[in-house]
Amino acid sequence: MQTNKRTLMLAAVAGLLSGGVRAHGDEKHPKSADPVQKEQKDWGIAGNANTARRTIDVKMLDTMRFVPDRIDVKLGETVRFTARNTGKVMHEFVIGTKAENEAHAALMLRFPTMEHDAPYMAHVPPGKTGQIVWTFNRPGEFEFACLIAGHYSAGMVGNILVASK
Ligand SMILES: [Cu+2]
Repeated sequence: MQTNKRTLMLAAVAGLLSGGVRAHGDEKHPKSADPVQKEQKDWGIAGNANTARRTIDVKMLDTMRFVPDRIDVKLGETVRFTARNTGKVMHEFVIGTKAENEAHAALMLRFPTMEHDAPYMAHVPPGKTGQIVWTFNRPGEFEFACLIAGHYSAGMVGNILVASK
C-alpha cells in the first residue's frame, strides 16, 4: 500500500533526523506503521479536531513566504491550521523544531522526489487548502516550514512560540 510505503520511508527519515538530538530514552516506539497513531514529538502531538477551539489560517505564497509568519500559542492548546496555497506551485506546511526542519530540508534537497507524510505536515497543491490539527504540549520555539526542495532555504518558514504560561 502506498500509504504504508510512505510511512515507512518517513520513519526511516525520522530515524536519521532524530538520531543526534534525542536527549533521553523515554520515547514510546509505535509497534506498527499505522499513520493515525499519535506519536509524541518534541514539538507536540497530533490533536483531535473536536478539541480544537482555534483555527489559524495560513497563506502559502509563491514568493516563498507564509502569511502570517509568526504564531503564538499557549501550552496545551490544540490548533487547527488551514494552510491555503494561493500560488501556482506545490507547497507544504510542516511543523517541527528548527533542527528537525533544517535536516529534513537538506534531505529534500538531496532527494527532491522523496515522498513524506505525517500528522504534522500537509502537502498542498496550488489553489488547495490543507489541514493539520496539532496539540502543542511542549513549550518552546518551533517552526512551520515548506520543505519542497529549495523553498526552506529561500525563506519559506515561520515561527511558532509555545508559551509555558
Ligand atoms: Cu513551498
